[in-house]
Amino acid sequence: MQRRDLTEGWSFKQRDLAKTLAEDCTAEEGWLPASVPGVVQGDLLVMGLIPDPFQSLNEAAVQWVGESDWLYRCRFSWSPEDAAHGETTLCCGGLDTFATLWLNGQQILASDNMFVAHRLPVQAHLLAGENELLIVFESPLRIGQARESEMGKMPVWNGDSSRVYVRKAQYHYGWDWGPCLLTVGPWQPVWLENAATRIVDMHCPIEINDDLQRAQFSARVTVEHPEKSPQAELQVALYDATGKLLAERTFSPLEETVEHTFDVERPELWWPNGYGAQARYRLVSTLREGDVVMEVKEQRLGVRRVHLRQDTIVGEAGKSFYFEVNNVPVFCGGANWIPADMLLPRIHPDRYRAYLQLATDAHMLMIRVWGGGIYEDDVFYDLCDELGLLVWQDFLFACGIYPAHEAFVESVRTEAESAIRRLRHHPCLALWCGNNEDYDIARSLKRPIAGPVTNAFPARAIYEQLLPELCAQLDPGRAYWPGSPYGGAPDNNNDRSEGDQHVWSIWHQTMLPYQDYPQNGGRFVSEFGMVALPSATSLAMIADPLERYPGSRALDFHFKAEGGIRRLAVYLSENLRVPADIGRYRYATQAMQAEALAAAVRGWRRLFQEPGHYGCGGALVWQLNDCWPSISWSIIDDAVRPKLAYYAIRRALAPLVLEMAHESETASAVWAGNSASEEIHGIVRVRRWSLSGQIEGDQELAVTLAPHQTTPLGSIDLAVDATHVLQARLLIDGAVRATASLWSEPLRYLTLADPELAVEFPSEGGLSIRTKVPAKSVWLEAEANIAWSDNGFDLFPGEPVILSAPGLASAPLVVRSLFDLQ
Ligand code: BMA
Repeated sequence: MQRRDLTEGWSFKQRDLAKTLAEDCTAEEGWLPASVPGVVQGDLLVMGLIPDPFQSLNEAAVQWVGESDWLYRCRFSWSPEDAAHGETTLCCGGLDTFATLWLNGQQILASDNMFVAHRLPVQAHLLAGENELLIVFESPLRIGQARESEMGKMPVWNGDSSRVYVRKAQYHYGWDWGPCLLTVGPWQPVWLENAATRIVDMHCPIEINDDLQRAQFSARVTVEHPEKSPQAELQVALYDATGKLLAERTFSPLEETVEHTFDVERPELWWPNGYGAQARYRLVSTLREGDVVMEVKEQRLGVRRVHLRQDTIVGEAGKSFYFEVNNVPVFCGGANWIPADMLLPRIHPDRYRAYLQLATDAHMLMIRVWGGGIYEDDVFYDLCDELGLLVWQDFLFACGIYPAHEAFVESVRTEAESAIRRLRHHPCLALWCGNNEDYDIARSLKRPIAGPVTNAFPARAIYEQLLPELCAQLDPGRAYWPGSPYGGAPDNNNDRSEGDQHVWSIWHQTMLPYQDYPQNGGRFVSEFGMVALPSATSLAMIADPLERYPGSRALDFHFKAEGGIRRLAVYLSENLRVPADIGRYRYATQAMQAEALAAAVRGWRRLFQEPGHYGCGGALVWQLNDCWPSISWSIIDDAVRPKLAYYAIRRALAPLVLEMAHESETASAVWAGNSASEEIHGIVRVRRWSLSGQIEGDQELAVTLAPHQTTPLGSIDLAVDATHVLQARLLIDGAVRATASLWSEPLRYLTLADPELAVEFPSEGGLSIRTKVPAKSVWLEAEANIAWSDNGFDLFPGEPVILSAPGLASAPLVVRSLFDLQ
């Protein structure tokens, strides 16, 4: 197979609707150099023809681009010799979105789905010598609104309502954390392919028996082999995780489909993050014509058993919702993923790795690819396989009542089929999910979400028929879930006793205090979130110096959440003393976000106890990342700088955690989580400190922590009040393995003493920090993006915290704690 990427010879220009298409195409003026893969906004930005939409209020100034039609043209030479390797096919990996293709004046394609790739036999249209490929991209807004006026306006949350008629990444229409940037262009590669024979598809479901001692790799390879050459043969080989060849089979003469099962005794397993290695086998298919290798295709596969469990819970209504991996029940701490940039073609693999490595370092087990984005790049899933991050994959529907007319359903079928075929070999993939919050919007409009499908909510046919059928047919071994949230009472898809939940009673809806998170969770919380300002680096993009103050117009403009500034003000002033200067204000929002999200994760992991008592199986925070400089729910901003909440969640998801909660004026509850597979014996020591730094009580417990669960440790006769705080440590063989602290709330009632924080640099890339009195939410910030081993932690006298801070050396350091808000 010969592949030739068409990356040269491209130009683009704005379509002049006053001219005929022919006049416009042949007119030589107005063409600009285009990068492919790419989108119009990316090239206009690079050429300085539009202001950076990420900066200040510029988003408003670039909307004309998405409202216009655009022409792309590629001139390339071709010669019949190129067809020596077989028929010429023009391949388009993804066209955003309404695209009509002309080759040498012949229309060869009309496409309206950015998630669908195309293979076009073009041999008959090619000329020896100069060829011209023309793509007309029509404005997604104009076409979408035309469809809407023809078929009716549908309710949505976020973005222009016409988006439901357009198979384009929905977040491009603007969301409550992102700008409207209606990109247009060939966002995936365009290439020519010549192949007499080619591998069309490889699928190798793996069965593993209950005791995990035997695995069957059932390989099935489909080839296109029109010429039926007797020389052609296909070798299918399986290599273990060390690269050793385990077995191979060669098929000749070559059939359209070849199948072979490889049996592997005592297979090396693929484990999620923190539970073991992510062993991956390699399945390699090699197509040969005599001695010539025509094509090699490989997949990296993992042997693992991932089951979605929904069992009864002793003494409680409903059912649990948790994942079991290789027979081990796991609490899925994790996060929701949104696309990592508004301009998709410029997302570099390093950006994916940076975000996902941080998620892994935070002991996360699951990443949910949210339905308003894209089926992510292969790099994303390869990284999740490598890092042990399970993936909850939404199909691409979010916060809307979508149509279900025939053309739409067929377009979705093609899109979903190609996504399932592309992603199904990844061991990280744990579950397919029909949509994001479409049952919520239907329920909010009192439209039936169960029973016979009606026109009031037609897309249920997609979520409850089309997609589960496709998943059962193409990827039978994996769970499918109709929507998120979903499950439980037929009239309540966000029922807390069953299925997954989106907990937005904190921040949205009734704006409950974040201290109420623990008792407002569910069986598997797939969304919850709190807002905070990003790093100084992002803030510099958001606002020019004069606009860098709390509540400025530029900050508001990058704070897309509905009623955001009001809601943030409520949560800030309910909990902290609110400063007016941007430096401490940014700290205050991050400290508050950290307190809120930690309270949620601690409270819900607490419910993941022994079998029969898996009250909550996971907590996926909304949202892991940002796609532009934003004031949002992210815990890592668009400059890939973790907020304090990132570290708070990392502490709450650690394999070994110790936690406390207020119980009464005189007592506090204690519990510990142990996700390791061994039972642990240790000592829990709790001290009661005055805020002025005296120890005024301590208690000790001998504890045994069962594996793979949280163990309640009863109560201790020590409590917090406005002048006392509790510090707890878990000691195993005399070493401190987990710590916790408990402060009286709201924190704004506390009058803290000056901790006189002292920082020393005992070694290169190392730092120790000590305090004179109990210090809350100690924040370290440097100009450089330092990979702190911890941040936003609490500090107690006599116990300095030692941190690794690679690259810190000379950088000026800002150190803050809650005392600074006084
Ligand atoms: C949920 C998500 C997103 C949204 C978030 C914050 O609705 O599914 O659509 O951005 O809440 O409001």
